[in-house]
Amino acid sequence: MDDLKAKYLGQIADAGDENALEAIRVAAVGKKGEVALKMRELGKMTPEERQVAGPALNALKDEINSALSAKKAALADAALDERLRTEWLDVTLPTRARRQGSIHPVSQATEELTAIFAELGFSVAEGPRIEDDWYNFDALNIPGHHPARAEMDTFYMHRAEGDNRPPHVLRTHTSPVQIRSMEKQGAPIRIICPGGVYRADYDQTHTPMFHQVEGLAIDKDISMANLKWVLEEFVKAFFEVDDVELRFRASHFPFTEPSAEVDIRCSWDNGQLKIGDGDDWMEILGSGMVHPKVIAAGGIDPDVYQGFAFGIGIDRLAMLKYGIPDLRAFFDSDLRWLRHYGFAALDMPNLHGGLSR
Ligand code: 2NL
Repeated sequence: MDDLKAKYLGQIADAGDENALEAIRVAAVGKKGEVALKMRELGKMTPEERQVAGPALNALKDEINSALSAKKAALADAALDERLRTEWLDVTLPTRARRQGSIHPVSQATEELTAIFAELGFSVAEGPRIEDDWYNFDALNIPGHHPARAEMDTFYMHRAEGDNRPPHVLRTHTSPVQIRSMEKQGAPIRIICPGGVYRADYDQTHTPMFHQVEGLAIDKDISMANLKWVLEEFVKAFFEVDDVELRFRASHFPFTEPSAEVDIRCSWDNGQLKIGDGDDWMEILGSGMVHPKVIAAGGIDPDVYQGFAFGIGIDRLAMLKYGIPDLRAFFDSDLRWLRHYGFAALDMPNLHGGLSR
């Protein structure tokens, strides 16, 4: 037994890794190991011999087992020390210049138009993208049977089984933000509401999510003349031109009366868009005087207050201003596209420093 003990404790002390230790464990104290074989011999012994040999064998087994686990812990410690010695990092090194990201043209256009309307006295209002149909439709004078509901290609959300209330919708325009703002703030009010909106439509010129900015100005004496001036100031500042001619075309929206679509004078010389002069017109927005029913839906007295509203597509504004040909690339998250069309971060647009340089 002393020989066995000397042999195995020696082997354990010399073991270089966990695999070697496991082999020793199997040979020494495994089911068919040497200690087990010796234990089988206990049956052939006299009771007196067995009384001495039995406890001695058990003690040997315990001793080998604890030597094994001590060695195992020592090996693990040594392995950790080795990793700590070799795997190190100089945290004082300068960081890598990554510059992967840049400001998306939609964000840039939004910042630019926000700066322009801020100067004109408009503050920014935001609201939820998941709306109920009252804010998205009814409050805007679009009743349940109105064709505009079908035309808007609305995304409807599912209600729980058995819940028969009308479904929530993904907002199809930012107008609900303006209703909520009228409710909260009352009149007078001058706000713009930029943000993402959703319609189930996908082709060359439509994506199921796009960006819109709507404007709303309500006071006791606001007229179409104020609308025209505000839009002229906006278009001149946004496209960075000294003068621009706007053309108001009679149109129809459920939420404005009268309604007008607005075109800007432009030219397309060999594919190059020039805004401000030329013989062409390009439609850029819809607008009108807010319908009295919509003012009332916002909790404001339409016999005392009136105002204008307008809606512009931000994505298209960005395409026109920065010369981006394909709308769908806006939402591909392709870094090469973004590096080409993106804007430097920390370069906040303002009217005095220049909008987009
Ligand atoms: C378009 C048309 C428009 C509005 C949006 C609006 C909002 C309220 C009340 C009245 Cl709360 N009107 N928004 C008004 C006229 C046109 O957008 O074709 N945009 C691209």
